[in-house]
Amino acid sequence: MARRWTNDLTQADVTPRAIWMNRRQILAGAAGLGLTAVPARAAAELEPNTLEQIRNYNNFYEFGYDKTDPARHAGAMVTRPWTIRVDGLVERPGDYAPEELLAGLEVEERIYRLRCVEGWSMVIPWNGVELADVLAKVGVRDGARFVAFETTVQPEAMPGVRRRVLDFPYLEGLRLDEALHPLTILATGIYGEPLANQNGAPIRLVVPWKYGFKSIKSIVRISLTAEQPPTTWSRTSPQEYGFYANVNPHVDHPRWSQASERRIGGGLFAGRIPTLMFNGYEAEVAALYEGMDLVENF
Ligand SMILES: Nc1nc2c(c(=O)[nH]1)N[C@H]1C(S)=C(S)[C@@H](COP(=O)(O)O)O[C@H]1N2
Ligand SMILES: [Mo]
Repeated sequence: MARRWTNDLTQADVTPRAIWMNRRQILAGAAGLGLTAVPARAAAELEPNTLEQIRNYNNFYEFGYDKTDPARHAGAMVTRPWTIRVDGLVERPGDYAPEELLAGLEVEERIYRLRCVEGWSMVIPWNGVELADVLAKVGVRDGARFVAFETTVQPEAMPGVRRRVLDFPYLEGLRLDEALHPLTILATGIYGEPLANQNGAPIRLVVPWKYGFKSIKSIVRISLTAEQPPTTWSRTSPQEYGFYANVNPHVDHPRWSQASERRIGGGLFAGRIPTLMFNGYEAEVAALYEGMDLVENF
């Protein structure tokens, strides 16, 4: 059994090593720029956003482009009963209820940064299980190298689907080793409450070191594949959105810098804060990309 990752971002946190290391890097960088007041940044970034903020500023294009569209419309999405088709290179393919996939697994709290490719961010206290444990239940077969995910399509409830603002269903994918990484979770709640529909009820992916668009919501299909699966954003605009989409302050979006971000409800740091390599999870995930060109594989 893989070593369990322990949460580095609890409210009562006492600056564990990974954060301390990041802070030293930030301090070193800031000193060069002659900035002050940086030590407080690490404390500010650990403060989770409120449920109010998390439920009212969303990206869920099925419901429209505007950040307030999901909260306005997602209540109409039907989330019960819910079936997740598990297929492809698995030992036990089938149509599963979320409860079946979660049975026997302990739902943990994971307080993660969420960094949208658009340049805003939040800190969200998710409740969920490691995707690796769910994949172990269904049994990954030899030859599987990727995991593909698909979101529900409910045109009656989804104005963005009716207007075809993107090519739906929304599709995402991970390399198998990314999917099996202990930071990768399937979330079912936030702050101990079931996910609001606009946050991806009843079950969504959370991959904290990647741009938010990889964290696909309201999942109805999980497929194990040999080939790299198509993903919605890289299909829509391949020059702007790659398959990997790792948070990287050194690789800019063609139309804007990714070096900093606006923390929603930023308080003391209402201005922009520096974006961290792999969104602050470098110590945990950098090894996955050893020897890879992160500019080419953006
Ligand atoms: N199905 C689906 N999943 C999605 C999206 C979407 O439009 N449709 N938006 C993504 C983007 S761009 C981000 S930043 C996050 C936002 O998650 P949140 O609204 O729960 O904070 O969801 C991601 N998952
Ligand atoms: Mo995003």
